[in-house]
Amino acid sequence: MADQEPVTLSIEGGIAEIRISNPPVNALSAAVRGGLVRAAEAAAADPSVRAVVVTAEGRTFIAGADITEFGKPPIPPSLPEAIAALEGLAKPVVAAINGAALGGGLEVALGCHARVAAPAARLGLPEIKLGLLPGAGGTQRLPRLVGAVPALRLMTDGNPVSAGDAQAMGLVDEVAEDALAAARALALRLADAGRPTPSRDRMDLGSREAFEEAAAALLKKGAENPSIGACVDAVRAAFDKPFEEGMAAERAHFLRLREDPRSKALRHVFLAERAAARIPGLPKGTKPRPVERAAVIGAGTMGGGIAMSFANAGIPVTLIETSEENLARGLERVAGNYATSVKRGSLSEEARAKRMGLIEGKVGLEAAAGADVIVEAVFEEMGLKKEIFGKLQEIARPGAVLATNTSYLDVDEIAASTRRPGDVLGMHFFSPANVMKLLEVVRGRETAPDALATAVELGRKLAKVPVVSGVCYGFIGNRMLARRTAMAERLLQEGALPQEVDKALTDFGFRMGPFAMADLAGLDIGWRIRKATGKTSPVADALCEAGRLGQKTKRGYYDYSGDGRTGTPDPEVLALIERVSAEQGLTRRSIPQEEILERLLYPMINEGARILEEGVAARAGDIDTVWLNGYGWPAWTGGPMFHADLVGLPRIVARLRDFAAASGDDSLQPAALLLRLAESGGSFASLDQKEAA
Ligand code: 3H9
Repeated sequence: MADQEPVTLSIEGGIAEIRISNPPVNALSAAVRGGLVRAAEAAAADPSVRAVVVTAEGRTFIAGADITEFGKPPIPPSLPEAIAALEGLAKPVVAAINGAALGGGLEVALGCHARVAAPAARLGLPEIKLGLLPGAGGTQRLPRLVGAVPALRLMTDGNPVSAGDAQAMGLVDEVAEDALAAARALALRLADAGRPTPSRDRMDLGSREAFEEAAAALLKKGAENPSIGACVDAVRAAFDKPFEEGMAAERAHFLRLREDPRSKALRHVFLAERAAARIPGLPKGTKPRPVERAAVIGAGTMGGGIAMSFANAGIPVTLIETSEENLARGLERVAGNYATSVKRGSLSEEARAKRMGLIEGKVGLEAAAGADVIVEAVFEEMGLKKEIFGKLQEIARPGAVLATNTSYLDVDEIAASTRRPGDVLGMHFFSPANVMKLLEVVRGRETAPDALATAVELGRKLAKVPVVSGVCYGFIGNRMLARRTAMAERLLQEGALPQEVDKALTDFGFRMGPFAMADLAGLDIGWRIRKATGKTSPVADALCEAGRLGQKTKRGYYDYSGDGRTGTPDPEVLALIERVSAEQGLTRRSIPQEEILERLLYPMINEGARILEEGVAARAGDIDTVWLNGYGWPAWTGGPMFHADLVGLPRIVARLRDFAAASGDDSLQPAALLLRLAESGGSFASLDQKEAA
């Protein structure tokens, strides 16, 4: 597509049709902006042209500015200039909005003199989700067109509206199945009737008072979000200042926010999530296998949640158990979850009935025979898993993908228990599986390329964010988490308190710290795994031995005897920790918050570097995507590897060396890749750029 002009102009019947074609989403690259200006000039100069229509190729109208250009030196013309070229035409310009018009894409449409949208089009200003504000006149033209309050709402919630809603609010003039034909017809009518007033010259902003009220409420709720203040300020300028001055105010905010590390992080998150869906090393032309029916083995909390994910995506699924009793319990849990959603108002009764109708419960593995993908979600026990996969090789139809939901176990060993290891891979969902976005797709040594492509595509269909991981203990996420867990335990022994460790992470932006999280999940899970693998974690073990298993026993690292969910520090826990410290021969000391944070995060980053080095993850961005979608890493810090680049790799290397020297634990020594990058002035981002090239 690169050799095709991204903007073409064709003149027919008195109409100049400007057509944008810049796959995949018609982002406003420098070539598109330049093309728009040239097309506007040509349309102005041609006396046979009476009116202009702007439209685009494919499913989207324009997805906005090209996010990948933001970090690079700007290339003229700017988007505001390109839009001004269209708006400044004396002939009427009509946008034919064939699909999503987002961000700069909607701003192009706002610069046109009228707008016609296809019924499926969605219109919005999502810049706030990237830590920005609309930067090509959106904050000035939209309030003048639809009123300041609705405009402010659109730009501060960032969610697009339907074509119908856009028409109701005066954002589009017509909605038509064939938007292009309707736009052409409207353009000719306007050529006769006269060019409508451009939105920049309208002044119907609505009530100032209502705007100030809405602004105050937004600023109160989103005090920590710099985009909200910028949007409010820019829209206020639309009331108080001439258009050009309002544009200058908007531009100043846009340029400032674009350089803010928080916006850089959010842009990284957007691109990294999409890059993660591209599987490296897949033979050209590999096609995913069709998936029309699924089966899930094991109707526990995990299996039930996975079955719900299928049903939510409209895929019929058989939920399989070993006894009628277990099956009934599992189905009841699923029904209960859906009923709660209906009660909360997040699901309609009709949708609930439809989803429940897609889940069929069966006893016995034979029920998996008709499925195109089978997800095993039984206990984490290698023997049991091997037995199931051994049976599945006979039961599953040829070509079915056989997935295990194991969180730790060796997928290659499981695959070796069948004669069809090419069909076997891991699909590691996160709990609750119907809610959590992350899906680690584990590629075994023998996994067939099309089986892998099937799991990744299926992940997207299930509205998950799939990330491919190689085989290793704990895959990408849990392997790094193990580093944090071990360090959190160590910090307690050295003198920190659970609430101090948790606070270091919640202050950083996590919703929960490791100990509050452990209490929620139940301490017995880790205890069982440690016992099976011969490991110890003295404080955690002592809590379990004392029957403190977390929220479910009303006592864990914290005391939950109040409402059962809010933990408060417990003197008994402090006594228990002090006892363990003494047993370990450690003199307790007060540990500063900054040290706690560094000791929790840097060993994880170090493990991430090893994961990259070994090729378990293909890109640093994949590791970030795992942590952002599966472990609550705060998006505006971009994920562990992005954060590492921001801190500076030499600093991380130096601190890891300090930690290793102080503890005598050589596993804390910096990984070879981390060292190499730090010494050569490289970064994880630069590695990813090389991979992409
Ligand atoms: C802005 O406009 C600022 C202005 O106000 C001011 C400027 C001065 N740029 O999501 P998908 C790529 S800020 C570059 O999987 P879908 C994406 O990386 C922008 N690339 O498809 C992926 O690439 P690949 C405001 C972009 O069908 C491919 O397109 N706009 C951009 O599920 C497919 O993407 C937004 O924030 C972009 N703007 O969803 C809208 N957008 O194939 C962002 C996408 O190589 N975009 N790509 O992995 C979206 O929300 C969705 O992409 C969209 C399509 C709904 C359009």
